[in-house]
Amino acid sequence: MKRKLHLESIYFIIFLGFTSCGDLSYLPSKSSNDRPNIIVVLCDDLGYSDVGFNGAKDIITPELDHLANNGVMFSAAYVAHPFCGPSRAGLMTGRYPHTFGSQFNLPQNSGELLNTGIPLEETFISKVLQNSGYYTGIIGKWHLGAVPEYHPLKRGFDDFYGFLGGGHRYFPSQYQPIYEKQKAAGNKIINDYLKPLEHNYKEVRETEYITDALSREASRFVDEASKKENPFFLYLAYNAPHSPLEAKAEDLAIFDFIKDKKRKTYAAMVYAVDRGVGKLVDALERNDQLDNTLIIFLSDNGGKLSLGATNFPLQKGKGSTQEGGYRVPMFFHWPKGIEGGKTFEHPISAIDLYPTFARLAKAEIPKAKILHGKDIWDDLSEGNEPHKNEIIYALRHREGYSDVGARKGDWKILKTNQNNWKLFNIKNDISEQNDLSNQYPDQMEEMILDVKNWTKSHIEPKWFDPDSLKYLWETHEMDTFKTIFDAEK
Ligand SMILES: [Ca+2]
Repeated sequence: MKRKLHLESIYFIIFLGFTSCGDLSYLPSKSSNDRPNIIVVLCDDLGYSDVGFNGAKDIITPELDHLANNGVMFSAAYVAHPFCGPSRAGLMTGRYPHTFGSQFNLPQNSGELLNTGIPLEETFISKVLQNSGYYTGIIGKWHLGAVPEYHPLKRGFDDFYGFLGGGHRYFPSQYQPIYEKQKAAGNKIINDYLKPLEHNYKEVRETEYITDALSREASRFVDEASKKENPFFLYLAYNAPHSPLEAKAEDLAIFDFIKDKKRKTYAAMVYAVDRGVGKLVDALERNDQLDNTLIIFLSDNGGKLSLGATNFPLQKGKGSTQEGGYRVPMFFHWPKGIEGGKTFEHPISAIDLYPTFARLAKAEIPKAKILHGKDIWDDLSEGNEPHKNEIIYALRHREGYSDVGARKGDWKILKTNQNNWKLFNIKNDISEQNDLSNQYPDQMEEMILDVKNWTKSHIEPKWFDPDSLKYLWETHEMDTFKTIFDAEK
């Protein structure tokens, strides 16, 4: 197996234009280093073009750019859903969340109001890696179940520092007094965004700006994990730059030239993430782990335009099945396994990470585990299209109807706001401007039929957000998804 990994590395480097094939010094030298550490850095609601490596002009992200430029950038990386919870469920399970009833966000304060989370039958990638000997950690936002059975430490993580809900305020000096006051008043339900963070079930009184705190804990994790014999997996799930828009004065000062207050604050929040990634890289370097660590950076969904994000040149943003909703900035960085400086333009999905990680970790996936993503490593190495003749889907239920985006190679079909289906050549028309449905009706019909068949694998949501949407299911307005397909023309 060790030899196989070496060959994979060589193929990859050949594909990426590495010319000095006689120099094999970059290859892993010890069997204990054979399997890479894996770090997923996930941002929350970060826009497609809100990082330097994807074209941001006003937001400065030197640390991320350095990694991206020395890694492989993905220009067509999609997530499983255009908003938080279902996207994260897709990442952790390698499946479309609609197929296990997790197509809505777990609602605010689900820990008190809803005794559930992502179904326990779903083995998370963290568990697969843990079972194969990886030391596993999650720092930051969970949002996959806030009651004990669904806690990160029950789902394949050895170490958890963060919060269980869907978001959090950023300044402890501001949110802690509000929390204390409500607690003293005997409030049974206190907003998730105000609650103390925890470290392995133990409540902690954080003092730092939350993004900095999460970065500090990520470095702490790397220091601890590096002392262990086996490789590690870290899921660093920043809540930034998700609302509320709260940034440090020193970071705001850097973006004084931005006049729009929301954009300025958002930029400062992204910059804080970038600084944190720099600290993470420092930690990897001081522990001599950087060369054999695969760092994956991405956002869980598109940027929210009303809160200062941009997804240019993509249309719309968070929540949409247009490209701006679920096509995200992403790169892989791995000095020992990837020669950098390239962009991979074929479409891939965040649900592909599960089987790809398992392969690189030589970890065994349970036989009964259903996966919708695929191991993309060979195709990445050889420059091939991983999803040739396959569709990458997005489907969001709204009030009584659903929006759909489905990409197959260069083609994309789109349905939003109960309008007619549209067809785009998304490779040539990334901004979804030129509807080709009249020129290529057969192409469109074939893809609509495919999406229709795909929805037959969906099950009823296990929870709703908002809860009022439950009514639409119970009155059979939504149960067959027929509202998507009735007005096909
Ligand atoms: Ca999000």
